Amino acid sequence: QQSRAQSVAVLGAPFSRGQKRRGVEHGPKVIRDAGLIERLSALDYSVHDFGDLTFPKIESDEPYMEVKAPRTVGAATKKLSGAVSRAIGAGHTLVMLGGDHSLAMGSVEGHAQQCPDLCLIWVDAHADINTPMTSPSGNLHGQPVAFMLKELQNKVPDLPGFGWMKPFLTSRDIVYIGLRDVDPGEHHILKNLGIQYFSMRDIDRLGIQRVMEVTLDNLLGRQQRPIHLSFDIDAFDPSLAPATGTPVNGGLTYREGIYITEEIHNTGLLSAMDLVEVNPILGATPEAIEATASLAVDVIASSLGQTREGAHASLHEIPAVN
Ligand code: EXY
Ligand code: MN
Ligand code: MN
Ligand code: MN
Repeated sequence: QQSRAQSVAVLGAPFSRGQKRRGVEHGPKVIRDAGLIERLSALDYSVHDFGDLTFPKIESDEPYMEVKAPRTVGAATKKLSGAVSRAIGAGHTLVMLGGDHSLAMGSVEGHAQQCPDLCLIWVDAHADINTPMTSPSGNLHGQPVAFMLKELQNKVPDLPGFGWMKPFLTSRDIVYIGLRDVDPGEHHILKNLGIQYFSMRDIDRLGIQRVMEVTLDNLLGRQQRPIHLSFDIDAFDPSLAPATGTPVNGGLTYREGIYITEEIHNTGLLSAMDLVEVNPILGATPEAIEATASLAVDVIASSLGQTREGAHASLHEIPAVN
């Protein structure tokens, strides 16, 4: 199947203030160093590397209740939102390299400015749907989905720095895949709003093929619409993706992860994606860092059409003997 756009924009977001561990701001660099641009160019895209955003430094950013660095995260996500909206408006398929997962507030919002009917596939060990009141940590990377959902509008306080953002998604527009570390408040929200999710247990029971069939049927069965894929590298098992801030045992296998992205590519509807939470400082060895970064490249390339079965787009006949 053909992809929606023949050009891909890559945008780095070296940002770590949605959580406590420094180092995740180096994610864009290690993912590029693992060969991202070359791999996407080999897929016959015209690749536009927009480089890395720089984020405003905010001098005084006291916690709001328990929430850490609200003004810093609010300003960064606002800037990212504008950049994502412009890139998608210019006709590119957008790849955002994080950075921590609080960035998704900016990337999904910016995407929704251009594509208000988008749907969201969130691949993660975590649900990232705490509100500032349910968050056990105060870290905004555990909260981005709560800020997007209209149904939670009255449950999310007005944080300093977030005046620019209004909720824009409904609970029927999102499906989670890979969950295995969900806080009590988050579980309550998922159940209460009837949000569709496939935990690792569900993947064990149903198999990844059935999980993707139901996911895509639920999101696209009534209407074809643009997909935003928000892929947290910690969805994978820590044996595959060790260099990340909040690893949880029992994650996706390589084959499950790649099957998810192949199926998303095959819809022809992928319009933007995030690849977040690669933290090279947390890799115990250079090999651990390279493995995590190269897995990130595989996920992105597969989302954009790299196949395991091979392809022959630029080959029209079997070369003749001459
Ligand atoms: N649920 C925990 C919290 O809210 O603090 C842990 C969140 C980790 C979030 C990572 C990015 O996916
Ligand atoms: Mn294709
Ligand atoms: Mn996440
Ligand atoms: Mn996570």
